[in-house]
Amino acid sequence: MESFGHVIAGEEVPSIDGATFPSVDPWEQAPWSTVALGSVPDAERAVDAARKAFDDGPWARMSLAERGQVLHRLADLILANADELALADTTDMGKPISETRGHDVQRSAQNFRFFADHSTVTPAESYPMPSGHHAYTQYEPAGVVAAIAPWNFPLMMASWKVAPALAWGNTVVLKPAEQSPASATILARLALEAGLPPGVLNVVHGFGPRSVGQALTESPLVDRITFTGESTTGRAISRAAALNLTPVSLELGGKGANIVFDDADLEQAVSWSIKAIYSNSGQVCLAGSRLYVQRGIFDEFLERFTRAADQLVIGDPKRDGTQIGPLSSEEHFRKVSGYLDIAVADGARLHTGGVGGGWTVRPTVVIGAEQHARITQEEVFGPVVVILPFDDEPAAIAAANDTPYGLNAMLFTRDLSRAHRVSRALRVGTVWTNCFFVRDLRAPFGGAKNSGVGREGGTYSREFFTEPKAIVMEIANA
Ligand code: TXE
Repeated sequence: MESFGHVIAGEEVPSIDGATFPSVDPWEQAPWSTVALGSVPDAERAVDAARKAFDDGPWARMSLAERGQVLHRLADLILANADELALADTTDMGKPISETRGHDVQRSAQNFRFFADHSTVTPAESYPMPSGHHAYTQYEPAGVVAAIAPWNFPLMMASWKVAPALAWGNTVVLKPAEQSPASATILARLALEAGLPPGVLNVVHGFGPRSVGQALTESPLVDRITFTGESTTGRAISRAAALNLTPVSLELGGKGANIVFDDADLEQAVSWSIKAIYSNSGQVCLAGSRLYVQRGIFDEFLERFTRAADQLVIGDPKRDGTQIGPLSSEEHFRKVSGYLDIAVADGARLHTGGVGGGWTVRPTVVIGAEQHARITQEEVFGPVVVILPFDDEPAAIAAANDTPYGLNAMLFTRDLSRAHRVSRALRVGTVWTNCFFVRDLRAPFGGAKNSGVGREGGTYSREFFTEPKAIVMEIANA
């Protein structure tokens, strides 16, 4: 069995009390690695290391370009170790290897390259004042960042938090999700190899409540908290952060609406809609899990969509052709399969799909659900889509907005004016028209309503991971 320790102050270490926990491969339904099980003292030790590295070490004082060189070396190492990283995430949480290797690892490397480069070319404001003074903004590193990551994109979400934090000169304590710890330790090993000074990136493993996660969010030595996960957890973290007035960036749950108008290119709409709900077995905050289809094309869309869903290959996620792996854990499998029972009990029908073997759920289509049913309103986080008809544009907008979440939406239409109109009317952080998941890393990323607080990406990440300082000078008599 492989083993993964914490990485604190430049060394891979066991827990202070020696505790460990097994990480379970959800396809084999058996442990595959032993992971250091941290508790509060381990979190404190990691925060102390990050604090010391920030206050006394070279990282915060290096130029943007010098830091950028280290982050580019780390990106090179991520790609050089793509197989190991991809296999770690696939084994930990069951995502098909084609997705972890072909997408997640690549994007993780790109995240480091992007923030390394972006930090060096982003302009800062300068204000020549009519009074003869001059004001400019100096973006200074915020300090110690606690990054709490989810299990659905383990390496990719970790890098989305760690890369901008490091590029802007902070030090980091990363707590990966307990379901997917391995790639975080590997990342920290590679960061040391890339020349990141000891203590700049620390990893501490363990659970959230009354454990490592909570200790990080309550620490007075932490200057920023960035979290991705469930909305309820986001609330707990916000409360903890309020103790020390620590700024938080929260990317929370979603129930993405996907609106297909009757003038859409049907083939394109079906193909993107399939990706939007079944990639990573629907364990995606952005998943298009509510599909609203205009009544005139409903039957044809449903038929084409169902045919495509039924063709997806379910199986061992470590095999190249697999498109649907198991859900991430037994607990999560129970949650998702429980929602299928809830849907049926509330009067809806499973048009296709249902529970598969082991901890798999087959690509599932739910029809006949009510707009206010739990299956339509709550985040299932599995390969389960609710497909509902709508009559006209106002009805589609009203239905799409009728949820506590506001992360993202998609729409398919050939009418440009309508695309703009509907995009503006949707209360979400991102709208995709005739596509899905396409990202420009400079654009804001985050959610409205219960889907989050704040935005990350490009200058939004700079805003969060720095303390912008106003420097005002008298120049009239220069
Ligand atoms: O999430 P949690 P879980 C949704 C999805 C899923 C549900 C539960 O619907 O079924 O959340 O998943 C840490 N203080 N999403 O239980 O609890 C925890 O250790 C500090 C949406 O995995 O939010 C882990 O590292 N930290 C989603 C991380 O928070 C705490 C991604 C996420 O765990 C903590 C994942 C606490 N009090 C799940 N409690 C998305 N938005 O993409 C937990 N943690």
